[in-house]
Amino acid sequence: MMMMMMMMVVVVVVEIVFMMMMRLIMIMVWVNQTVVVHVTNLMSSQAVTIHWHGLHQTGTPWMDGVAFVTQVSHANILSHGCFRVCDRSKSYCKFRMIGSGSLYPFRVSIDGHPLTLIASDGYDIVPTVLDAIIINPGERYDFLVEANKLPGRYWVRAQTLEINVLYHRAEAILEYAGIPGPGGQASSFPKNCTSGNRCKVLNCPFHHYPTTYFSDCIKITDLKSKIQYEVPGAHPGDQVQDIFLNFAFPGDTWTPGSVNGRAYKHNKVYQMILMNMGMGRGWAHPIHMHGHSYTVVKIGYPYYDPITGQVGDDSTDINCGGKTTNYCNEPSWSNSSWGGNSVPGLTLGAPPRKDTIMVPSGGYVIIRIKADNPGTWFMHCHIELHSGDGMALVLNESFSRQAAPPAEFPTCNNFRYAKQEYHWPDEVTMAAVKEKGSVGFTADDWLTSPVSPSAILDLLRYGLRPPERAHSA
Ligand SMILES: [Cu+2]
Repeated sequence: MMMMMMMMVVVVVVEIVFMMMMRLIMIMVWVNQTVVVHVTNLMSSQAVTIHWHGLHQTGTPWMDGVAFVTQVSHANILSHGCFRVCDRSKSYCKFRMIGSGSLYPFRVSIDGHPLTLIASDGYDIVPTVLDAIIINPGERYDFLVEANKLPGRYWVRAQTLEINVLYHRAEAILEYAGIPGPGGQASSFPKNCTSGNRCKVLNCPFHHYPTTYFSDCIKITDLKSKIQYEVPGAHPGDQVQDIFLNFAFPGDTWTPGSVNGRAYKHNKVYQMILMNMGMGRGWAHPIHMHGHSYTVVKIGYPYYDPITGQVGDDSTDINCGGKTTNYCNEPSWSNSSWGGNSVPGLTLGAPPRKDTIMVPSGGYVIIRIKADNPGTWFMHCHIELHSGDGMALVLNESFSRQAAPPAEFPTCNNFRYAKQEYHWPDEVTMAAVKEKGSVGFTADDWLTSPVSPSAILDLLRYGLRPPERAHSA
């Protein structure tokens, strides 16, 4: 598969070879370079597709890389690569932090060094000085660190947010150049947050910390876009359609959903209320949308105990028709005069644009898009476990205007592999598969190996099937 980015000057060809389950690849490029990426998949039984965060594939929705949504593929991995754009300035270090994890949010800080946030999800924001940034899977934050402290080694800390857990940190060391004994240990301490010296933390999955933390939560909607732009539908009288989407687990035996059966009409402005409410509410979900970056105009929170910070009832802004006693899949604004531009508390003056936003447990986030990018766009919780469990939907946007893929683009049943390409051992069994990791099967193996029906289902899930079936298809 090939993927091209715009911009001219130099062309860098990057070869990516996917080995088993390799997830994160760093590609170093300079500003204004063109990047051409060739992906070669050497995995024997896993197919692969590539989705690039932040590229909206306008006019080329088939290149969005979502298996079975925008691309027919024998693929089960939704992966994303990442870019670090280097700046040659010497007065500060610029970091692009990428939430490449699949489950936990991390609170990231560098001892002794405040972080000056300058961009999120690829969009510049007015620089904001912070002590820590909480990053969720799928999010990206760019920040500057001024190297103006005593030359030495300082801990970079990435800590998950649970309490009463002994060790939940990933650590790295920020080392000043030229200090003696390079590569040694750091002995720095994190900032001591006190009433007179409080800590500023961006993107808490709750409204505030317990009082004893002496920490202030900076919301995404507290940030300002560096570039003035027109928020979709912000003019008085503009038509803005509200759409409530509850990203919550809808039960074990009964799985009602709030996300189905909606069409997205061309050039219309949609205000989506991403919720995490009702009986299915869980932890904070980072919701990622393909095909668009959205404007984040409001974050609503549930009730918290003001001292302990313990979460209580869901936000009362939204009427679940019985509150927490149901799954809240037919929600409406509690106040019938709300809706569109008349929802109180909207930040319509240059709020940040993002493509991944954390929806707090018991609360909601309001985002806006203009439906100006026809395509079928995957929208999902970026916690892979949740996405795989079905916390996902496809936006069918401007269906009649969606560009058709090129004639040679792979379709169902295109997948072929020649028997001679693979040299499978003769006696392949599921036991051997488990022991050796992933190996393939020939048609004979399928007939003669003691493979249980569930194992066959697994293999089908992972994109393998007997060659003769593939050829006869
Ligand atoms: Cu989730």
